[in-house]
Amino acid sequence: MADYNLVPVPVHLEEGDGVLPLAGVTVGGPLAELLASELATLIGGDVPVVQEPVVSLAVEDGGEAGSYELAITPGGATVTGADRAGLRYGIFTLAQLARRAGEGWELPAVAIQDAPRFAYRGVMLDTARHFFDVATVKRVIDRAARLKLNVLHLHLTDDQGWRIEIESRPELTRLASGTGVFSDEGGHYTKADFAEIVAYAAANDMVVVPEIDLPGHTHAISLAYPDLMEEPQLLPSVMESVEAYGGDAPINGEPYRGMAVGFSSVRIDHEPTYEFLADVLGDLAEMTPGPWLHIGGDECHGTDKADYVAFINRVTDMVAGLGKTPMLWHEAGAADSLASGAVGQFWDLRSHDADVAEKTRAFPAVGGKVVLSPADAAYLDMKYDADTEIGLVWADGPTSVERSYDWEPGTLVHGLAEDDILGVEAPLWTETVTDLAAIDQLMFPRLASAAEHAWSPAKGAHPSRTWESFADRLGGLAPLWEAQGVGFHRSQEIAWV
Ligand code: TNX
Repeated sequence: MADYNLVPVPVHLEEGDGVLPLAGVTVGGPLAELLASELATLIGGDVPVVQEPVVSLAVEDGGEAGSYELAITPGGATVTGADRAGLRYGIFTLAQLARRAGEGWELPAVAIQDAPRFAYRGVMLDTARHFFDVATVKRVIDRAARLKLNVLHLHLTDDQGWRIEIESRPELTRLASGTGVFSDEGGHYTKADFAEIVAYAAANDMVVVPEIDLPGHTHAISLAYPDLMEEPQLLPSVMESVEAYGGDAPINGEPYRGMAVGFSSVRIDHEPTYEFLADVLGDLAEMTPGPWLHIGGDECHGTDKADYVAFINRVTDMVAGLGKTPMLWHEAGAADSLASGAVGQFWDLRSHDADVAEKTRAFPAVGGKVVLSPADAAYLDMKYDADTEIGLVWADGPTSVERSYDWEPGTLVHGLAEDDILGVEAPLWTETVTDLAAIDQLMFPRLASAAEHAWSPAKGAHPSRTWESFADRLGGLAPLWEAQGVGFHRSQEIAWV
């Protein structure tokens, strides 16, 4: 398959004879405008949408969700999706197949049948450490959609700022959104902004998962509701990170601009906390058409274990009562009465302690599933190597492109069956990330690894699921990414075309 720059690699591809030149190509059918613009971006000029096109698009109900078939011959091409998302995926596959031929462009003759391995294929953007405006979030959606991802997880609150307007608690954005890490001036999404993001995602067949991180990572709340917050727990690990990264130690009621984690907690044995959360999560549930509300649960180093368990039990029930599926970082598997169906997000290292696996398995044990984000492979905020200007290294040192590819969802966590895995997500934490150029540098190409793990058959079950093949296919995507304006990192591990 070396000749085809397909990422994620399709389930089944059969080579045909000949090529379809793209000079004068026309397109037609549902999403024809999308295909026209994808091709025009690459080959230049206009790609007309017509009644009897060279490339015809169709949706034929009945197949597996997100699946599609694509057939290219020297005489023309067809892309047929089992649903609109499937057709969209087929269009992106077709755009990746386009290759230079002399002065022009062509498509190789192939027949492809393709379908996703996992239902949840996500990317996360942390908007709390640094704030990104709606336009930037839309560019992230464009890029993720082209890799056949279908979930945008927005980390909306953290110690450094509260980024989402909550109508019933306007003080949150009025008092707690004006700062971020270091000199970031913060910002927030109004209800209308959030609706715009949700709608843009939906138009790209993506679902938004909003996260309100609880009960830790909540220092910002102290600027608006000091009575709801415990005093910061200045544990040695917190002070070490204050030393390492700079910034002052946290003080309740004052903005926190540093990068330490794990010092804050809402008051757990305190009814006003739950009145507050009923308001916040109630409003958020109404603003969110997707099935999941993420309520964090990570790094509560200062929270007493019994309190933590009681909190998670109660707040997962609260989310379920709002008609949403609670989603939490895997530590929350320590709870003894998780709401049934809760989804856990694994973020430990590929090699981890048995108790991490046990907490992760607590989610399938209550009828839920797991999303996999191994920090030393899937975290997009790690440096590529010691020379990368931005990024962190805590997840077992830098994460090269090769390492981002070097794991397999099916064997990551002991005791998880294929059916226990909802999917894969690559998170971008933004302590060191200030703009779209920085997002592009860290996301690309490593988001492509996560996309292949989320979409393509398991390693060992497909001949092209090797690092060599992946690196080769990735290198061939450079002209497409350049044409699309993706400012990817030209890692020396890849022979970019
Ligand atoms: C850990 S992993 C965090 C975040 C940080 C990130 C930086 C996890 C669930 N929490 O608060 O931003 O590391 O890489």
